[in-house]
Amino acid sequence: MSRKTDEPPRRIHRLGFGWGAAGIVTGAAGLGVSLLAADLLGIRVNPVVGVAEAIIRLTPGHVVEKAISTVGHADKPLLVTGVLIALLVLFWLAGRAAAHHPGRALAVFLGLAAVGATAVLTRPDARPTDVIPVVAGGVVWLAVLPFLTTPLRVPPGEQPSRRTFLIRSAGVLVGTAVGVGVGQVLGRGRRQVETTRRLLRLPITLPPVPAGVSVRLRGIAPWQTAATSFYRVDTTIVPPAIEPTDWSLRIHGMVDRELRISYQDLIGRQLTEDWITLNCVSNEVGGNLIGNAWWSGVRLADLLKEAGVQAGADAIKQTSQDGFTCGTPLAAVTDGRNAMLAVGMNGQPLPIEHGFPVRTIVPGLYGYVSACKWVTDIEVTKFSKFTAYWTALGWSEQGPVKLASRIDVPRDGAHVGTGPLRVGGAAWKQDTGIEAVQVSLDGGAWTPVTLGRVPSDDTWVQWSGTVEASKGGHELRVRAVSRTGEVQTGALADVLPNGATGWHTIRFSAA
Ligand SMILES: Nc1nc2c(c(=O)[nH]1)N[C@H]1C(S)=C(S)[C@@H](COP(=O)(O)O)O[C@H]1N2
Ligand SMILES: [Mo]
Repeated sequence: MSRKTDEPPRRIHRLGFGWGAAGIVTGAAGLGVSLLAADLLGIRVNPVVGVAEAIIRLTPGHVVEKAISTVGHADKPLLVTGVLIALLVLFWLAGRAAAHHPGRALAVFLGLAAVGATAVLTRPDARPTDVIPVVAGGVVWLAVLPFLTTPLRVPPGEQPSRRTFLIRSAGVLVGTAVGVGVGQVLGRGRRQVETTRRLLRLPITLPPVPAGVSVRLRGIAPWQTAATSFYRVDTTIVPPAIEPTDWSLRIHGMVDRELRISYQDLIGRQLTEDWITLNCVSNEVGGNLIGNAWWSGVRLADLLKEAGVQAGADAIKQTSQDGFTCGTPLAAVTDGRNAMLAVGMNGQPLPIEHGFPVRTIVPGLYGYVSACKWVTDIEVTKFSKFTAYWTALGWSEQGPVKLASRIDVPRDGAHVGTGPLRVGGAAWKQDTGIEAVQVSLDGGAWTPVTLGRVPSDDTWVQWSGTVEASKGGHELRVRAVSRTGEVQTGALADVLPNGATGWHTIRFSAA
Protein backbone atom coordinates (compact mmCIF):
# COMPACT_ATOMS: atom_id res chain seq x y z
CA MET A 1 0.00 0.00 0.00
CA SER A 2 2.70 2.51 0.89
CA ARG A 3 4.41 4.32 -1.94
CA LYS A 4 8.14 4.12 -2.10
CA THR A 5 8.66 6.73 -4.84
CA ASP A 6 10.81 9.67 -3.84
CA GLU A 7 8.43 12.08 -5.47
CA PRO A 8 4.80 11.35 -4.57
CA PRO A 9 2.19 11.81 -7.32
CA ARG A 10 1.17 15.44 -7.58
CA ARG A 11 -2.52 14.80 -7.13
CA ILE A 12 -1.93 13.41 -3.71
CA HIS A 13 -0.04 16.56 -2.95
CA ARG A 14 -2.84 18.69 -4.24
CA LEU A 15 -5.30 16.83 -2.08
CA GLY A 16 -3.02 17.20 0.92
CA PHE A 17 -5.79 19.10 2.61
CA GLY A 18 -8.05 16.12 1.92
CA TRP A 19 -5.70 13.75 3.70
CA GLY A 20 -5.42 15.96 6.75
CA ALA A 21 -9.19 16.43 6.79
CA ALA A 22 -9.67 12.67 6.56
CA GLY A 23 -7.53 12.34 9.68
CA ILE A 24 -9.59 14.91 11.54
CA VAL A 25 -12.96 13.46 10.49
CA THR A 26 -11.72 9.98 11.46
CA GLY A 27 -10.53 11.26 14.80
CA ALA A 28 -13.78 13.09 15.49
CA ALA A 29 -15.85 10.03 14.61
CA GLY A 30 -13.91 7.86 17.07
CA LEU A 31 -14.12 10.47 19.81
CA GLY A 32 -17.85 10.87 19.20
CA VAL A 33 -18.45 7.14 19.46
CA SER A 34 -16.47 6.93 22.67
CA LEU A 35 -18.51 9.80 24.16
CA LEU A 36 -21.70 8.03 23.08
CA ALA A 37 -20.50 4.77 24.66
CA ALA A 38 -19.58 6.56 27.90
CA ASP A 39 -23.01 8.22 28.02
CA LEU A 40 -24.86 5.00 27.27
CA LEU A 41 -22.94 3.01 29.86
CA GLY A 42 -23.08 5.71 32.49
CA ILE A 43 -19.28 5.84 32.58
CA ARG A 44 -18.29 9.13 34.14
CA VAL A 45 -14.87 9.52 32.56
CA ASN A 46 -14.79 9.76 28.81
CA PRO A 47 -11.32 9.22 27.34
CA VAL A 48 -10.59 12.95 26.85
CA VAL A 49 -11.45 13.82 30.43
CA GLY A 50 -9.56 10.68 31.48
CA VAL A 51 -6.41 11.88 29.75
CA ALA A 52 -6.81 15.38 31.19
CA GLU A 53 -7.17 13.95 34.69
CA ALA A 54 -4.21 11.64 34.13
CA ILE A 55 -2.12 14.67 33.22
CA ILE A 56 -3.16 16.28 36.49
CA ARG A 57 -2.28 13.07 38.36
CA LEU A 58 1.13 12.82 36.72
CA THR A 59 2.01 16.48 37.12
CA PRO A 60 3.94 17.34 40.28
CA GLY A 61 1.68 18.97 42.86
CA HIS A 62 3.45 22.33 42.95
CA VAL A 63 3.14 22.70 39.18
CA VAL A 64 -0.60 21.98 39.39
CA GLU A 65 -0.96 24.53 42.18
CA LYS A 66 0.97 27.10 40.19
CA ALA A 67 -1.22 26.44 37.16
CA ILE A 68 -4.39 26.73 39.19
CA SER A 69 -3.25 29.96 40.83
CA THR A 70 -2.40 31.35 37.40
CA VAL A 71 -5.54 30.43 35.50
CA GLY A 72 -7.92 29.99 38.42
CA HIS A 73 -10.76 27.53 38.14
CA ALA A 74 -10.49 27.53 34.37
CA ASP A 75 -7.68 25.02 34.80
CA LYS A 76 -9.74 21.93 33.95
CA PRO A 77 -11.62 23.35 30.93
CA LEU A 78 -8.30 24.76 29.70
CA LEU A 79 -6.61 21.42 30.10
CA VAL A 80 -9.42 19.59 28.31
CA THR A 81 -9.26 22.17 25.52
CA GLY A 82 -5.52 21.67 25.33
CA VAL A 83 -5.94 17.91 25.06
CA LEU A 84 -8.53 18.41 22.29
CA ILE A 85 -6.23 20.75 20.34
CA ALA A 86 -3.34 18.31 20.67
CA LEU A 87 -5.68 15.59 19.40
CA LEU A 88 -6.74 17.67 16.39
CA VAL A 89 -3.10 18.24 15.46
CA LEU A 90 -2.33 14.53 15.81
CA PHE A 91 -5.43 13.58 13.80
CA TRP A 92 -4.36 15.98 11.06
CA LEU A 93 -0.81 14.62 11.03
CA ALA A 94 -2.07 11.02 11.05
CA GLY A 95 -4.28 11.81 8.06
CA ARG A 96 -1.35 13.35 6.20
CA ALA A 97 0.80 10.35 7.05
CA ALA A 98 -1.86 8.03 5.66
CA ALA A 99 -1.10 9.31 2.15
CA HIS A 100 2.24 7.57 2.01
CA HIS A 101 2.44 5.49 5.18
CA PRO A 102 -0.99 4.11 6.11
CA GLY A 103 0.73 1.97 8.74
CA ARG A 104 2.03 5.07 10.51
CA ALA A 105 -1.42 6.63 10.52
CA LEU A 106 -2.92 3.53 12.11
CA ALA A 107 -0.05 3.48 14.60
CA VAL A 108 -0.88 7.05 15.65
CA PHE A 109 -4.54 6.12 16.23
CA LEU A 110 -3.65 2.90 18.07
CA GLY A 111 -1.14 4.83 20.16
CA LEU A 112 -3.80 7.39 21.10
CA ALA A 113 -6.21 4.60 22.02
CA ALA A 114 -3.52 3.04 24.20
CA VAL A 115 -2.93 6.36 25.97
CA GLY A 116 -6.68 6.77 26.52
CA ALA A 117 -7.04 3.22 27.83
CA THR A 118 -4.13 3.67 30.23
CA ALA A 119 -5.53 6.97 31.46
CA VAL A 120 -8.98 5.60 32.30
CA LEU A 121 -7.72 2.31 33.75
CA THR A 122 -5.11 3.81 36.07
CA ARG A 123 -7.68 5.94 37.88
CA PRO A 124 -8.10 4.97 41.53
CA ASP A 125 -11.77 4.14 40.99
CA ALA A 126 -11.31 2.46 37.61
CA ARG A 127 -13.47 -0.46 36.59
CA PRO A 128 -12.54 -2.79 33.71
CA THR A 129 -15.63 -1.64 31.78
CA ASP A 130 -14.33 1.95 31.79
CA VAL A 131 -12.18 0.96 28.84
CA ILE A 132 -15.19 0.12 26.62
CA PRO A 133 -15.59 3.69 25.26
CA VAL A 134 -11.89 3.81 24.36
CA VAL A 135 -12.07 0.47 22.58
CA ALA A 136 -15.24 1.51 20.73
CA GLY A 137 -13.56 4.74 19.61
CA GLY A 138 -10.42 2.88 18.54
CA VAL A 139 -12.41 0.42 16.44
CA VAL A 140 -14.15 3.35 14.72
CA TRP A 141 -10.78 4.98 13.98
CA LEU A 142 -9.46 1.80 12.37
CA ALA A 143 -12.61 1.41 10.26
CA VAL A 144 -13.22 5.03 9.25
CA LEU A 145 -9.69 5.94 8.18
CA PRO A 146 -9.56 3.46 5.26
CA PHE A 147 -13.21 4.26 4.45
CA LEU A 148 -12.36 7.95 3.96
CA THR A 149 -8.98 7.56 2.37
CA THR A 150 -9.65 4.97 -0.33
CA PRO A 151 -11.27 7.59 -2.59
CA LEU A 152 -8.09 9.68 -2.24
CA ARG A 153 -5.77 6.80 -2.99
CA VAL A 154 -5.50 6.47 -6.77
CA PRO A 155 -2.74 5.27 -9.09
CA PRO A 156 -0.51 8.01 -10.54
CA GLY A 157 -2.17 9.87 -13.37
CA GLU A 158 -5.73 9.20 -12.23
CA GLN A 159 -8.07 11.70 -10.64
CA PRO A 160 -8.84 11.06 -6.93
CA SER A 161 -12.56 11.01 -6.29
CA ARG A 162 -13.04 14.25 -4.48
CA ARG A 163 -16.79 13.82 -4.65
CA THR A 164 -16.81 10.38 -3.03
CA PHE A 165 -14.42 11.63 -0.39
CA LEU A 166 -16.62 14.61 0.45
CA ILE A 167 -19.79 12.52 0.57
CA ARG A 168 -18.18 9.97 2.83
CA SER A 169 -16.72 12.63 5.11
CA ALA A 170 -20.05 14.40 5.38
CA GLY A 171 -21.78 11.08 6.11
CA VAL A 172 -19.32 10.25 8.87
CA LEU A 173 -19.63 13.71 10.41
CA VAL A 174 -23.42 13.66 10.36
CA GLY A 175 -23.44 10.14 11.81
CA THR A 176 -21.06 11.25 14.55
CA ALA A 177 -23.14 14.31 15.40
CA VAL A 178 -26.33 12.21 15.57
CA GLY A 179 -24.57 9.65 17.75
CA VAL A 180 -23.23 12.27 20.17
CA GLY A 181 -26.68 13.89 20.29
CA VAL A 182 -28.35 10.57 21.07
CA GLY A 183 -25.78 9.96 23.79
CA GLN A 184 -26.48 13.38 25.32
CA VAL A 185 -30.22 12.71 25.38
CA LEU A 186 -29.85 9.23 26.82
CA GLY A 187 -27.21 10.31 29.30
CA ARG A 188 -29.27 13.26 30.45
CA GLY A 189 -31.32 11.21 32.91
CA ARG A 190 -28.15 10.05 34.57
CA ARG A 191 -26.67 13.53 34.70
CA GLN A 192 -29.87 14.93 36.19
CA VAL A 193 -29.89 12.30 38.90
CA GLU A 194 -26.20 13.00 39.51
CA THR A 195 -27.11 16.66 40.04
CA THR A 196 -30.06 15.87 42.30
CA ARG A 197 -27.80 13.63 44.33
CA ARG A 198 -25.12 16.28 44.64
CA LEU A 199 -27.60 18.84 45.88
CA LEU A 200 -29.39 16.51 48.32
CA ARG A 201 -28.97 17.41 51.97
CA LEU A 202 -29.80 14.39 54.11
CA PRO A 203 -30.11 14.42 57.89
CA ILE A 204 -27.19 12.01 58.15
CA THR A 205 -23.85 12.21 59.88
CA LEU A 206 -20.30 11.05 59.36
CA PRO A 207 -18.36 10.47 62.55
CA PRO A 208 -14.59 10.26 62.55
CA VAL A 209 -13.19 6.77 62.20
CA PRO A 210 -13.31 5.27 65.72
CA ALA A 211 -10.11 5.44 67.72
CA GLY A 212 -7.91 2.36 67.62
CA VAL A 213 -9.44 0.64 64.59
CA SER A 214 -6.24 1.01 62.62
CA VAL A 215 -3.21 -1.11 63.50
CA ARG A 216 -1.14 1.45 61.62
CA LEU A 217 0.65 -0.80 59.24
CA ARG A 218 1.52 0.54 55.83
CA GLY A 219 -0.07 -1.55 53.07
CA ILE A 220 -3.18 -2.71 54.96
CA ALA A 221 -6.49 -1.84 53.34
CA PRO A 222 -7.86 1.21 55.19
CA TRP A 223 -10.40 0.26 57.88
CA GLN A 224 -12.96 2.60 56.32
CA THR A 225 -13.38 2.06 52.60
CA ALA A 226 -13.96 5.20 50.53
CA ALA A 227 -17.03 5.04 48.31
CA THR A 228 -14.81 5.47 45.26
CA SER A 229 -12.73 2.41 46.10
CA PHE A 230 -15.61 0.30 47.40
CA TYR A 231 -15.92 -2.89 45.32
CA ARG A 232 -18.91 -3.00 43.03
CA VAL A 233 -20.84 -6.09 41.98
CA ASP A 234 -24.09 -6.05 40.07
CA THR A 235 -25.76 -7.45 37.00
CA THR A 236 -26.41 -4.11 35.29
CA ILE A 237 -24.29 -2.56 32.57
CA VAL A 238 -26.04 0.79 32.91
CA PRO A 239 -26.82 1.48 36.58
CA PRO A 240 -30.42 2.66 37.06
CA ALA A 241 -30.67 6.45 37.35
CA ILE A 242 -33.60 7.07 39.70
CA GLU A 243 -34.80 10.48 40.82
CA PRO A 244 -35.71 10.29 44.52
CA THR A 245 -39.07 11.87 43.66
CA ASP A 246 -39.73 8.96 41.27
CA TRP A 247 -38.72 6.36 43.82
CA SER A 248 -41.07 4.51 46.10
CA LEU A 249 -40.92 1.28 47.99
CA ARG A 250 -43.77 -1.14 48.27
CA ILE A 251 -43.82 -3.50 51.22
CA HIS A 252 -46.44 -6.18 50.69
CA GLY A 253 -47.13 -9.91 50.73
CA MET A 254 -47.74 -11.62 54.06
CA VAL A 255 -48.41 -8.38 55.94
CA ASP A 256 -51.46 -6.91 57.64
CA ARG A 257 -51.08 -3.49 55.99
CA GLU A 258 -49.38 -2.93 52.69
CA LEU A 259 -47.02 0.05 52.81
CA ARG A 260 -45.92 2.39 50.06
CA ILE A 261 -43.10 4.63 51.15
CA SER A 262 -41.79 7.67 49.32
CA TYR A 263 -38.23 8.93 49.61
CA GLN A 264 -39.38 11.97 51.60
CA ASP A 265 -41.32 9.70 53.92
CA LEU A 266 -38.31 7.43 54.35
CA ILE A 267 -35.79 10.12 55.21
CA GLY A 268 -38.32 11.76 57.53
CA ARG A 269 -38.26 8.68 59.75
CA GLN A 270 -36.03 7.77 62.67
CA LEU A 271 -32.63 7.15 61.13
CA THR A 272 -30.10 4.55 62.17
CA GLU A 273 -26.40 4.73 61.34
CA ASP A 274 -23.60 2.22 61.69
CA TRP A 275 -20.23 1.00 60.54
CA ILE A 276 -20.96 -2.18 58.58
CA THR A 277 -18.71 -4.36 56.45
CA LEU A 278 -20.22 -5.71 53.23
CA ASN A 279 -18.70 -8.52 51.24
CA CYS A 280 -19.46 -10.60 48.19
CA VAL A 281 -19.98 -14.35 48.11
CA SER A 282 -17.69 -14.36 45.07
CA ASN A 283 -14.76 -13.11 47.11
CA GLU A 284 -11.94 -15.65 46.79
CA VAL A 285 -9.74 -16.45 49.78
CA GLY A 286 -7.50 -13.38 50.06
CA GLY A 287 -9.68 -11.39 47.66
CA ASN A 288 -10.85 -7.83 47.88
CA LEU A 289 -14.60 -7.92 47.17
CA ILE A 290 -15.15 -6.48 50.63
CA GLY A 291 -15.49 -2.99 52.03
CA ASN A 292 -16.40 -1.22 55.23
CA ALA A 293 -18.47 1.95 55.34
CA TRP A 294 -20.63 4.17 57.55
CA TRP A 295 -24.19 3.52 56.42
CA SER A 296 -27.21 5.68 57.23
CA GLY A 297 -30.80 4.54 56.78
CA VAL A 298 -34.00 3.31 58.32
CA ARG A 299 -34.26 0.06 60.23
CA LEU A 300 -36.07 -2.56 58.19
CA ALA A 301 -37.49 -4.08 61.36
CA ASP A 302 -39.38 -0.84 62.11
CA LEU A 303 -40.98 -0.80 58.67
CA LEU A 304 -41.88 -4.48 58.83
CA LYS A 305 -43.41 -3.95 62.24
CA GLU A 306 -45.51 -1.15 60.85
CA ALA A 307 -46.66 -3.41 58.02
CA GLY A 308 -47.40 -6.24 60.46
CA VAL A 309 -45.69 -9.44 59.41
CA GLN A 310 -48.04 -12.43 59.38
CA ALA A 311 -47.28 -15.81 60.88
CA GLY A 312 -45.62 -18.32 58.60
CA ALA A 313 -43.43 -15.88 56.66
CA ASP A 314 -39.71 -16.70 56.68
CA ALA A 315 -38.27 -14.49 53.94
CA ILE A 316 -38.35 -11.14 52.28
CA LYS A 317 -38.03 -11.11 48.55
CA GLN A 318 -36.39 -7.85 47.51
CA THR A 319 -36.63 -6.56 43.96
CA SER A 320 -34.62 -3.73 42.48
CA GLN A 321 -35.73 -1.25 39.89
CA ASP A 322 -33.74 -3.18 37.25
CA GLY A 323 -35.38 -6.49 38.08
CA PHE A 324 -32.66 -8.08 40.21
CA THR A 325 -34.06 -10.10 43.10
CA CYS A 326 -32.66 -11.43 46.32
CA GLY A 327 -34.11 -13.50 49.14
CA THR A 328 -33.29 -12.52 52.71
CA PRO A 329 -34.19 -14.54 55.80
CA LEU A 330 -36.87 -12.63 57.69
CA ALA A 331 -35.07 -13.48 60.91
CA ALA A 332 -31.95 -11.64 59.81
CA VAL A 333 -33.85 -8.37 59.45
CA THR A 334 -35.92 -8.70 62.62
CA ASP A 335 -33.51 -10.28 65.14
CA GLY A 336 -32.18 -6.97 66.38
CA ARG A 337 -29.17 -6.53 64.12
CA ASN A 338 -28.93 -3.24 62.30
CA ALA A 339 -30.51 -4.28 58.99
CA MET A 340 -31.46 -1.11 57.16
CA LEU A 341 -32.75 0.55 54.07
CA ALA A 342 -29.68 2.70 53.52
CA VAL A 343 -29.82 6.15 51.95
CA GLY A 344 -26.30 7.23 52.89
CA MET A 345 -22.80 5.83 52.55
CA ASN A 346 -19.90 7.48 54.36
CA GLY A 347 -22.00 10.54 55.14
CA GLN A 348 -23.12 11.17 51.55
CA PRO A 349 -26.19 10.10 49.62
CA LEU A 350 -25.51 6.64 48.15
CA PRO A 351 -23.50 6.81 44.93
CA ILE A 352 -25.62 5.77 41.93
CA GLU A 353 -23.43 2.67 41.46
CA HIS A 354 -24.06 1.65 45.05
CA GLY A 355 -27.83 1.85 44.87
CA PHE A 356 -29.03 5.46 44.88
CA PRO A 357 -31.48 6.41 46.17
CA VAL A 358 -32.08 3.40 48.46
CA ARG A 359 -30.43 0.04 49.01
CA THR A 360 -30.54 -2.60 51.70
CA ILE A 361 -27.69 -3.49 54.08
CA VAL A 362 -27.89 -6.49 56.41
CA PRO A 363 -24.86 -7.17 58.64
CA GLY A 364 -23.75 -10.79 58.47
CA LEU A 365 -25.17 -11.75 55.08
CA TYR A 366 -23.38 -11.79 51.74
CA GLY A 367 -24.52 -9.06 49.38
CA TYR A 368 -26.24 -11.39 46.93
CA VAL A 369 -28.91 -12.40 49.50
CA SER A 370 -29.34 -9.07 51.22
CA ALA A 371 -27.80 -5.88 49.91
CA CYS A 372 -30.33 -5.09 47.16
CA LYS A 373 -29.38 -1.85 45.38
CA TRP A 374 -32.03 0.42 43.83
CA VAL A 375 -34.58 -1.56 45.88
CA THR A 376 -38.22 -0.75 45.09
CA ASP A 377 -40.19 -3.77 46.26
CA ILE A 378 -40.10 -5.94 49.37
CA GLU A 379 -42.44 -8.87 49.55
CA VAL A 380 -42.84 -10.66 52.86
CA THR A 381 -43.12 -14.30 51.86
CA LYS A 382 -41.71 -17.79 52.24
CA PHE A 383 -38.51 -19.13 50.68
CA SER A 384 -40.55 -22.04 49.31
CA LYS A 385 -42.52 -19.61 47.13
CA PHE A 386 -39.81 -18.00 45.02
CA THR A 387 -36.31 -18.41 43.61
CA ALA A 388 -34.07 -15.35 43.75
CA TYR A 389 -31.80 -14.25 40.89
CA TRP A 390 -28.56 -15.92 42.01
CA THR A 391 -30.26 -18.93 43.56
CA ALA A 392 -31.70 -19.76 40.15
CA LEU A 393 -28.11 -19.76 38.87
CA GLY A 394 -26.86 -22.35 41.34
CA TRP A 395 -25.95 -20.25 44.37
CA SER A 396 -27.32 -21.15 47.78
CA GLU A 397 -30.66 -19.83 48.96
CA GLN A 398 -29.05 -18.76 52.24
CA GLY A 399 -25.85 -16.77 52.35
CA PRO A 400 -24.55 -16.07 55.86
CA VAL A 401 -21.04 -14.59 55.81
CA LYS A 402 -18.31 -17.12 56.54
CA LEU A 403 -15.54 -16.54 59.05
CA ALA A 404 -12.55 -15.30 57.06
CA SER A 405 -9.23 -13.50 57.29
CA ARG A 406 -6.74 -12.02 54.89
CA ILE A 407 -3.06 -11.08 54.83
CA ASP A 408 -2.42 -7.64 53.31
CA VAL A 409 1.20 -7.24 54.41
CA PRO A 410 3.50 -8.53 53.10
CA ARG A 411 2.10 -9.05 49.63
CA ASP A 412 2.36 -12.49 48.11
CA GLY A 413 5.78 -12.78 46.44
CA ALA A 414 7.31 -9.87 48.39
CA HIS A 415 11.04 -9.57 49.08
CA VAL A 416 11.79 -8.37 52.58
CA GLY A 417 14.77 -7.89 54.83
CA THR A 418 15.74 -10.55 57.36
CA GLY A 419 14.82 -10.10 61.01
CA PRO A 420 11.56 -9.09 62.69
CA LEU A 421 8.85 -8.50 60.09
CA ARG A 422 5.54 -6.80 60.73
CA VAL A 423 2.64 -8.59 59.11
CA GLY A 424 -1.00 -7.65 59.07
CA GLY A 425 -4.39 -7.73 57.42
CA ALA A 426 -8.08 -8.04 58.20
CA ALA A 427 -10.53 -10.62 59.57
CA TRP A 428 -14.31 -10.65 59.57
CA LYS A 429 -17.47 -12.42 60.56
CA GLN A 430 -20.11 -9.72 60.64
CA ASP A 431 -22.83 -9.96 63.28
CA THR A 432 -20.72 -12.48 65.23
CA GLY A 433 -17.41 -10.72 65.65
CA ILE A 434 -13.77 -11.70 65.75
CA GLU A 435 -12.25 -12.94 69.02
CA ALA A 436 -8.70 -13.64 67.83
CA VAL A 437 -6.47 -13.90 64.81
CA GLN A 438 -3.49 -16.23 64.55
CA VAL A 439 -0.67 -16.63 62.07
CA SER A 440 1.54 -19.56 61.25
CA LEU A 441 4.95 -19.16 59.65
CA ASP A 442 6.28 -22.05 57.56
CA GLY A 443 3.73 -24.47 58.99
CA GLY A 444 4.74 -23.72 62.59
CA ALA A 445 2.47 -23.23 65.58
CA TRP A 446 -0.45 -20.80 65.35
CA THR A 447 0.48 -17.69 67.25
CA PRO A 448 -1.88 -14.88 68.23
CA VAL A 449 -1.52 -11.42 66.76
CA THR A 450 -2.86 -8.07 67.95
CA LEU A 451 -6.31 -6.86 66.91
CA GLY A 452 -7.44 -3.33 66.21
CA ARG A 453 -10.44 -2.14 68.22
CA VAL A 454 -13.84 -2.19 66.55
CA PRO A 455 -17.05 -0.33 67.35
CA SER A 456 -19.22 -3.44 66.92
CA ASP A 457 -19.26 -7.01 65.65
CA ASP A 458 -20.54 -5.82 62.29
CA THR A 459 -17.22 -4.70 60.88
CA TRP A 460 -14.01 -6.27 59.88
CA VAL A 461 -11.07 -6.12 62.27
CA GLN A 462 -7.53 -5.16 61.40
CA TRP A 463 -4.77 -7.33 62.81
CA SER A 464 -1.00 -7.08 62.97
CA GLY A 465 1.85 -9.07 64.38
CA THR A 466 5.55 -9.69 64.05
CA VAL A 467 7.27 -12.76 62.68
CA GLU A 468 10.99 -13.53 62.55
CA ALA A 469 12.05 -13.74 58.92
CA SER A 470 15.25 -15.73 58.49
CA LYS A 471 17.10 -15.71 55.18
CA GLY A 472 15.24 -17.64 52.50
CA GLY A 473 11.70 -18.36 51.35
CA HIS A 474 8.75 -18.38 53.73
CA GLU A 475 5.08 -19.17 53.82
CA LEU A 476 2.67 -17.26 56.03
CA ARG A 477 -0.92 -18.18 56.73
CA VAL A 478 -3.66 -16.64 58.79
CA ARG A 479 -6.81 -17.84 60.50
CA ALA A 480 -9.42 -16.19 62.68
CA VAL A 481 -11.43 -17.30 65.69
CA SER A 482 -14.94 -15.91 66.04
CA ARG A 483 -16.57 -14.62 69.20
CA THR A 484 -18.57 -17.84 69.41
CA GLY A 485 -15.34 -19.84 69.43
CA GLU A 486 -15.50 -21.05 65.84
CA VAL A 487 -12.01 -21.57 64.43
CA GLN A 488 -11.70 -20.65 60.77
CA THR A 489 -11.49 -23.82 58.72
CA GLY A 490 -8.51 -24.58 56.51
CA ALA A 491 -10.66 -26.77 54.26
CA LEU A 492 -10.73 -25.24 50.81
CA ALA A 493 -14.13 -24.47 49.36
CA ASP A 494 -14.93 -22.70 46.12
CA VAL A 495 -16.94 -19.48 46.15
CA LEU A 496 -19.81 -21.39 44.55
CA PRO A 497 -22.38 -22.10 45.99
CA ASN A 498 -22.11 -20.12 49.25
CA GLY A 499 -18.68 -18.61 49.79
CA ALA A 500 -15.02 -19.64 49.82
CA THR A 501 -13.22 -21.12 52.80
CA GLY A 502 -9.55 -21.84 53.46
CA TRP A 503 -6.61 -20.09 55.05
CA HIS A 504 -5.12 -17.22 53.12
CA THR A 505 -1.52 -18.18 52.49
CA ILE A 506 1.21 -16.04 51.03
CA ARG A 507 4.87 -16.61 50.15
CA PHE A 508 7.69 -14.15 50.61
CA SER A 509 11.45 -14.27 50.74
CA ALA A 510 13.86 -12.59 53.11
CA ALA A 511 17.41 -11.55 52.31
N1 LIG B 1 -29.96 -4.39 42.15
C1 LIG B 1 -28.90 -5.14 42.46
N2 LIG B 1 -28.48 -5.20 43.74
C2 LIG B 1 -27.42 -5.94 44.09
C3 LIG B 1 -26.72 -6.70 43.11
C4 LIG B 1 -27.18 -6.63 41.77
O1 LIG B 1 -26.64 -7.27 40.86
N3 LIG B 1 -28.26 -5.83 41.49
N4 LIG B 1 -25.63 -7.44 43.48
C5 LIG B 1 -25.52 -7.82 44.88
C6 LIG B 1 -24.21 -8.35 45.21
S1 LIG B 1 -23.83 -9.89 44.59
C7 LIG B 1 -23.36 -7.71 46.07
S2 LIG B 1 -21.97 -8.45 46.63
C8 LIG B 1 -23.64 -6.34 46.52
C9 LIG B 1 -22.50 -5.42 46.18
O2 LIG B 1 -22.79 -4.11 46.56
P1 LIG B 1 -21.83 -2.95 46.08
O3 LIG B 1 -21.77 -3.02 44.58
O4 LIG B 1 -22.42 -1.69 46.60
O5 LIG B 1 -20.48 -3.23 46.69
O6 LIG B 1 -24.81 -5.81 45.93
C10 LIG B 1 -25.88 -6.71 45.83
N5 LIG B 1 -27.03 -5.98 45.39
MO1 LIG C 1 -21.95 -10.56 45.59
